[in-house]
Amino acid sequence: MHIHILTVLPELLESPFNHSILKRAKDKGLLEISVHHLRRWAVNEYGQVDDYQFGGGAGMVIMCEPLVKAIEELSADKIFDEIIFLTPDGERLSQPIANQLSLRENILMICGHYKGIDQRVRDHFVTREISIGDYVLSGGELAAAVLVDAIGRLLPGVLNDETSALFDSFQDNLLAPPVYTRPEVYRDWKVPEILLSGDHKKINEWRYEEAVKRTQERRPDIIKDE
Ligand code: 6GU
Repeated sequence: MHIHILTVLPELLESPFNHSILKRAKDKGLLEISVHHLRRWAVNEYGQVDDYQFGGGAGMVIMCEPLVKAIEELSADKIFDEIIFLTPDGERLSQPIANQLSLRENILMICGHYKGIDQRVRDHFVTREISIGDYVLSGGELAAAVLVDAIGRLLPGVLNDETSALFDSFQDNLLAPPVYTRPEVYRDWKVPEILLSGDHKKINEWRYEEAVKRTQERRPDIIKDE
């Protein structure tokens, strides 16, 4: 998979993809990430990419021209399966959306800033608009980093059996059960006996029950009635 990201703040995206699981995905050649500075397509020598909004009001809007030039240039040698605009008024990101996007080959993500981007780019180029939750960030960059992480870890070959995404919270509409590691007793806090029993059938039952209990307590909204 190749993900391109268009942004006015490429520095914000320097580190997030260079560690841990996403780094491994890149090193294995399963994921390529290209961050492009929108200023490369600025409308003048001052590097202008935004302007005041028609109708008045505070806040700048990213102009059509730099975005369209960037999209067309980046599209020259491939077809983007999705052109995603990260925006708080988009569809709220969920595990099913991440699963779906992980099956794509080429994705372009556009990070908004200031008041957003000219609506005409959304109307004519953007195929999907995504928000990462009901709160406002100062720009789309951190949201893009979240989306890339959620997608990248699902690519076949990125996770091994032990870290398999099949057991993630949300993947089966259940939150993950509690986990413990050594020592068996810390201060006077003991690890649940069952986990030390070596009885894997019992352990799996316990984990499932704990997952259900935790989900009922914390997120009854995600439990599916089947
Ligand atoms: Cl995608 N962008 C911004 N600016 N704020 C957000 C968001 C995106 N998702 C949630 N809040």
